[in-house]
Amino acid sequence: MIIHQKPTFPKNFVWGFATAAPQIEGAGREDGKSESVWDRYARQPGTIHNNDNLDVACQHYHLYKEDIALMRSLGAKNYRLSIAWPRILPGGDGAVNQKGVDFYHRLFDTMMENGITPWVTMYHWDMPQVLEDRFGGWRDRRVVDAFANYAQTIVKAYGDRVKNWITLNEISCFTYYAYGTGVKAPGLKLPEGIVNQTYHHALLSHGEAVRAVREYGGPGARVGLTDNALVGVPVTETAEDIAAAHAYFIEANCRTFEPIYRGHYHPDYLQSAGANAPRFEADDFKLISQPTDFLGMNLYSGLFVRAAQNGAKYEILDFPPSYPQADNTWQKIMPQVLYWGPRLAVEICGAPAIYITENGCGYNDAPPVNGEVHDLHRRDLVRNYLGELHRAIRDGVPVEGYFLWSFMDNFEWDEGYARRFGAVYCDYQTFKRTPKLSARWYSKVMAGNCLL
Ligand code: GBH
Repeated sequence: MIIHQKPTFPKNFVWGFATAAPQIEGAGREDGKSESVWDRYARQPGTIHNNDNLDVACQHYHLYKEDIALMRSLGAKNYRLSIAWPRILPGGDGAVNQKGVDFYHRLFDTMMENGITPWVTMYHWDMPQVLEDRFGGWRDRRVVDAFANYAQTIVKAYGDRVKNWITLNEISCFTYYAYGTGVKAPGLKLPEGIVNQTYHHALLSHGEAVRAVREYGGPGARVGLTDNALVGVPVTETAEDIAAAHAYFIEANCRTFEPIYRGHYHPDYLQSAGANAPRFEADDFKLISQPTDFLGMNLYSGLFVRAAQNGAKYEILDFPPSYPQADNTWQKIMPQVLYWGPRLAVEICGAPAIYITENGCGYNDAPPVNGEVHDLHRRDLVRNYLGELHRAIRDGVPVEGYFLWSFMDNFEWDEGYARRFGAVYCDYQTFKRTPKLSARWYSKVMAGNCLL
């Protein structure tokens, strides 16, 4: 007998959409919000594709009710969003901006009314510019106190309704890419020692955020980091290539995972950094390595690795020009990162549970025709990735949820508004939202808790 076996996800699997405040909210200067480093960076001509900026974005600050209603109509029960630090504390620290605080009260109330659980990222790259000006942002250890104060403020304000907290989104994107290669705000190209120091301050801030949730989060509060781990996919799933993938994962992610999960910097990292190694204090790692409840992973792409012939622990293979990719240059299509990413994080770090806090793809989707956007490319990509995630769960990896990036098209950082990651199409002239075919498809997947 031939049957249709639909890959089913575990009971209580968390399905949702993800966004971030600076990418969707707009209202860049309204109700007391101060400038973020991204607001400033986007003002420098030539930094952002098409010289786009974040001032208006998707107008979500004003259209949040419609957005949450649309999310509900698609059947999402969970929504990962971020809070804008410059809205809550326009001076970086000091006086709280009540109007900013109230916006998220309204947003969380609306979500509750619609049966949608919030998953809140405390920091998704929008440092108040004033802190960058005052002491160099992530370069100076004073940022840790400022961040601790911010984290405590929002946990105290929203802890009655927000039970799932994500401390920082992708440390490397606001340290290494922001102060090292300069492709993210504030767009600086500084020496390695300074970059390593920004990284250390981010780790400390993660620790302060964990502490804030433990102290003020109330009953049932949970907390974890979201990281964009570098994942090597074994070219062939044999013992040798899998060992190579293990070795690559440990080495490539040691700057984040050694301090957080083992409470020290890896000796190899400190040795290779030499005089550029971060300066730290004896107690720092107690703060950094406090146990968390889950690890959030943003997984889009990776690298292919195999056992090396020359005695090295692994060999990385170059992508040939014909290798399939999405429309954004960096996104090679590699569904297997949703198998190997969670698996390696659990095996190597001992992460107690994994949430895929972002996965999706950027394409130059055409505008709706007769109210429809046939993004079969996105449907296919997400379906293939989810198949690998299902395989990870079947093999025993504790993956508890998946958030599709993104709910709607939005400000894709240096790639501006051209690159669309949304399940919902956003018209930037009229701000009309149109669910794409992939949104309709994903809606059925969430409802059925299985791949369709
Ligand atoms: C995530 O970052 C972000 O969290 C989210 O805000 C964003 O919109 C989404 O994914 C889609 O991009 O410039 O060639 O050196 C994605 C992870 C890490 C991918 C840095 C691009 C830079 C590659 N990003 N990476 S390159």
